[in-house]
Amino acid sequence: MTHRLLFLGPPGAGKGTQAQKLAESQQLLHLSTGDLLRAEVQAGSALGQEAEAVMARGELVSDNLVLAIVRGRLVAHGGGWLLDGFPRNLAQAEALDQLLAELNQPLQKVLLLELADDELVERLLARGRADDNEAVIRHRLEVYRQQTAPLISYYEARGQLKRLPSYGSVEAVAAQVQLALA
Ligand code: B4P
Repeated sequence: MTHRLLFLGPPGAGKGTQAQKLAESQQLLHLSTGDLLRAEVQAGSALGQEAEAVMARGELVSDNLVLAIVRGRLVAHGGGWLLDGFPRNLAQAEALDQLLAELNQPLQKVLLLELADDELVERLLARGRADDNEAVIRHRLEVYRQQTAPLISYYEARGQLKRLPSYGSVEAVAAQVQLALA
């Protein structure tokens, strides 16, 4: 079966971790806007230079930048896909709806990974990426609550949302993900 899926959840909930596993096992295109932005920063492109300071502050990069990245990848791809870290606000969700209607590739499911703040902070501090210090993490959580969390009811109203507790080992969470797709 072709999967067209989206992972939603606060920073550190394990979206990237689970998306990578699932994309490998189901042979899906894994589109992580965070990874794609970090690759642009690494390459020192104009886009990367624009994104770098915004990401270091824990804020969201501009919708137009992110949309251009996602559009290019989805248009060039024919099979199943998994979006990780996108959309992150209502404007991005609406733009995604438009793009998917244009491509005639409707979204099938949204998997929401849920975890308590203290555990999120602990996981991110252990990861130790450039934007993983406590003050920036707390700000990212605030940005998530204000801008991304409204997407939960957006997708819930369409009957597309599956809530998954993200406690326990990576394997235990992966088993929940498999169950949600069955
Ligand atoms: P992202 O790259 O999307 O990263 P994240 O939300 O911080 O982490 P994720 O939930 O993927 O956690 P992970 O699996 O890595 O965003 C970074 C920044 O990019 C944003 O702040 C923003 O500036 C920008 N950005 C990205 N997308 C954007 C968009 N659409 N619009 C605008 N800006 C955008 O897991 C975290 C850690 O936990 C890892 O170390 C992992 O090993 C560990 N872990 C995972 N599962 C575990 C488990 N079950 N048990 C223990 N540890 C676990």
